[in-house]
Amino acid sequence: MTSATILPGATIGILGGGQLGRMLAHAGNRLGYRFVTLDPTPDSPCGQTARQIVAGYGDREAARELARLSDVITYEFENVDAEVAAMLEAESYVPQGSALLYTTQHRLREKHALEAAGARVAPYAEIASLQDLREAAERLGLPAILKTATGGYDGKGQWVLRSADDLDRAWEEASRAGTALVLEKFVRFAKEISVIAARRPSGEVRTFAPAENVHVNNILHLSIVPARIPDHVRAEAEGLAISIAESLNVVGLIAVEMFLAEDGTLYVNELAPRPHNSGHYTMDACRTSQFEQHIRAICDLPLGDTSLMTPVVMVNVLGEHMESLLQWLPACDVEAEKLGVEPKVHLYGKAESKTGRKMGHINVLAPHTGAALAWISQTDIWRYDEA
Ligand code: AIR
Repeated sequence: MTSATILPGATIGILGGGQLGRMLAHAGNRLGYRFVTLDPTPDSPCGQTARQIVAGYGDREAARELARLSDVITYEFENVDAEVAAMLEAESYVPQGSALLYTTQHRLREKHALEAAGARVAPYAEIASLQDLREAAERLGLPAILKTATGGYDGKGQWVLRSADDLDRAWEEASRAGTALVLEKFVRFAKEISVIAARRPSGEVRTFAPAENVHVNNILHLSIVPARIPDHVRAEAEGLAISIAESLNVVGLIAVEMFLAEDGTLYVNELAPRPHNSGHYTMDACRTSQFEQHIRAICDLPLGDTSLMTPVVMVNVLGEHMESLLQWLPACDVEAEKLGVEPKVHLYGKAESKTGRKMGHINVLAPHTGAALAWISQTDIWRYDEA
């Protein structure tokens, strides 16, 4: 099936049952869709709000069962078993297709696709030996970052090389990962931003306002919207996301992470063909959330209005923030009232809280982003990040 309109009443199958699946199901339920998810953890975040098949992502029989129960299939993380995705594409309806997964699962393939779409990426080199690494470090200059081409996320699978002395050890560790490696020149960036675009089979594309992202220990901490960037950069970033969505024939969402270099150049860092953490702000601050937009796109319904209704700062709640968050939640927050901000809490229902694990987020709605940032820095919830 190449494209179809999927109407409410239909069942949407999701590969993966984490928070992104959960929030997709919440948005889709409101439109009258039913959901079934496949995830190995019983009572997963999405399984708490949808029917769940408890099985591993590589379990072909379970994937067939998901297909049997669903009218359309989507995924909520990109490390879906490529063979399972291809099987589902052949035997059921996966409007996003498996080609986009194939591209975004591998940094080198992704960079080639980005260059073909006319985007700038940081200078890079493919590394297959210590000799390659030495030559590339010489050519690109240090500092540089050695990354595994597959499987890395939240800073995992990355080695920062500051001097020639770092090369041998980084090679020794990285080559054990058993995947292709890529060396990327370190871009001195002023800001990290991201743009989420949605495209439906008919070709309609819409973008959300760029988010300015702040990471702590390689994990997203804040998304500030509107991003504090000049208007022409905002327009260029949204234009880039549209070109990428069109060039890659995206159906559904594509998140485009970019670096804004000190000289004003935009470099695309990474793509994610799914809802993205930096788009959670849309849930409370935009007319249409990224989750509703994804459902609309894969069901081939007209895309929703993406207008930003209020300034907002999204702040992540990790395992180490849960205790203080649960102390704060039942209390009256006088400071929030004084600052005129409204913290909207979203929790994912994860049974196990671990340091660095994403447990929820808060969208701090505010008259201006400075007030939201002031509220975040004065509460006790994120105290440890600044320590
Ligand atoms: N996810 C997928 N790629 C990036 C992110 N953040 C979400 C998906 C996935 C969940 O994180 O929703 O299912 C896994 O979270 P955890 O804490 O179980 O590792």
